[in-house]
Amino acid sequence: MARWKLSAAKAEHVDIIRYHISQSPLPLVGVCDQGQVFGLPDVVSLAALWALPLDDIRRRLQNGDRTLPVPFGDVTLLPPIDGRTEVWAAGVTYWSSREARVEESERSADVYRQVYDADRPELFFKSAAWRVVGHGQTVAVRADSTIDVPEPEVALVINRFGEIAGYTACNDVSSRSIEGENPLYLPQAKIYLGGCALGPSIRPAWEIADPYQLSIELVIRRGGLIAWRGRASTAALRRRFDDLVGYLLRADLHPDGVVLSTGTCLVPPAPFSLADGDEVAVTVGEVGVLSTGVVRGLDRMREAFEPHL
Ligand code: DO4
Ligand code: MG
Repeated sequence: MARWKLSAAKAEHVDIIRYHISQSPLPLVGVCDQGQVFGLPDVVSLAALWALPLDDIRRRLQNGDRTLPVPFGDVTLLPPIDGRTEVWAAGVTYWSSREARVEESERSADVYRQVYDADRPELFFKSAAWRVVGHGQTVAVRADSTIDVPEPEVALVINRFGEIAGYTACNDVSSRSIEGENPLYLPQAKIYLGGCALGPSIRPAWEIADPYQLSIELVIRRGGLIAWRGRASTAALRRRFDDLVGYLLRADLHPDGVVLSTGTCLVPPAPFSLADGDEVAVTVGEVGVLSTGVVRGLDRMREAFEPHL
């Protein structure tokens, strides 16, 4: 395997990726630099990378051994999460999310007003690594839901020591009709096969000049036309990322790091709902574009998901 010879290449700007090459389904960790992918032979998984202190992660990415490069077009991207790393999410962190929730859940509107103002944020478990979908794959909406939306969010990649190591894009796909019926249905509105997408890659934290100035864009295409589009920025976030991380780790341990999605600032207004066949693109400035298809119902999702298991 000539492509696995070590290279002394060293890049200034890198995107951390999880991928496989056409000759083998084995997941690999590497960096993408100017259209070339360099494998990191000493990094067996992303989970192993997030078990390290930030200085070590940086050293490995910038000065560690690398394989000879392969063109980006020759690799298949995988969701940038593996092993024991979980996805958690914060909610009602933007005024627009608060307003959307107040509107959809008349009887429980106060819950959302209160959590927006409270010191303690809303944090919820979103996904185990194995069920996260990545760029070019397919998210799903539930067949027992009537209003479903993508939630474009900036996700923090946090190491075991609580340091923010990188940023990626998240689609926190959600059922507005189920959550709106009763906030206690939140896990059913949020946690199911196809409900979470991450990617396409992870941008190291030290390369992001100001994480509170990242643009976020959501584009939903249907039949080749734009069905809904919105744009916002992390400048409107009501909380600080470190504060969200602090609450997440107050009483918990994530030995292989954790991904924390930081809430949506864009909610397509009702009665808009995602439909089977839609295409969703979540763009986070300086991080990348996470594009996925959409299917409706478990049977369609199983068809889309099982080949990746
Ligand atoms: O309170 C429900 C979830 C909120 C959420 O996911 C968001 O604001 O992004
Ligand atoms: Mg959300």
